[in-house]
Amino acid sequence: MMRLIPVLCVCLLAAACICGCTGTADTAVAVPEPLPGNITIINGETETVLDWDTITAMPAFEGYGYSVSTVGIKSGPYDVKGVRLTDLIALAGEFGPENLTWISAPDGYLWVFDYEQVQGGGFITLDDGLKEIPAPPLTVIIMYEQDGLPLTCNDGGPFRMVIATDTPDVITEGSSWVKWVDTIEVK
Ligand SMILES: Nc1nc2c(c(=O)[nH]1)N[C@H]1C(S)=C(S)[C@@H](COP(=O)(O)O)O[C@H]1N2
Ligand SMILES: [Mo]
Repeated sequence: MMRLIPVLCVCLLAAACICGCTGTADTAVAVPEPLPGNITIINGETETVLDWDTITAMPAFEGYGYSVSTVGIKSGPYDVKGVRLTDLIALAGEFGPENLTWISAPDGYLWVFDYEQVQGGGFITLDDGLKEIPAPPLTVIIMYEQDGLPLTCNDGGPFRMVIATDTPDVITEGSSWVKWVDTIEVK
């Protein structure tokens, strides 16, 4: 089966440009400042910039998200709401099996998805005991709401990649849940 392709997963964290969530004193997460307000989709010469109103007005997917970090810490399950990655990419032009999709954030984090993954295939899925299970239907979304509220910056808002599921009992790898998404680039 196709695996995640972490071709480049670079954290170029300049301490100077990292600080806590504005207005939140107890944050343990290094949140980029300023937070991204828009998502830019780049496909060749085409650059499409989408703001919050445009993204949240698009058809939404609602389901569940449940992740595990590299060190085995589970987060969720959450009710998640967002826009399908396929719908966003379609706004910027042609996209086919030969393309990779780079999703990145202002802290320098970048995760690469192949064509199959953008359609929800080729991801590792685990049960609550972290045992690998056959993948149920998965939907890759850019989440903007978690548990019925706008996604907070501590949780990776305003926009975060999520491998979403139709049931709350499926865990996916948190490394692909890119926080603070500001750029989607089709290569
Ligand atoms: N922008 C950005 N997104 C990121 C990361 C990061 O360093 N920067 N870390 C990833 C990794 S490796 C994991 S395990 C999860 C952690 O998610 P959490 O902070 O919500 O627990 O976020 C992922 N998304
Ligand atoms: Mo991680």
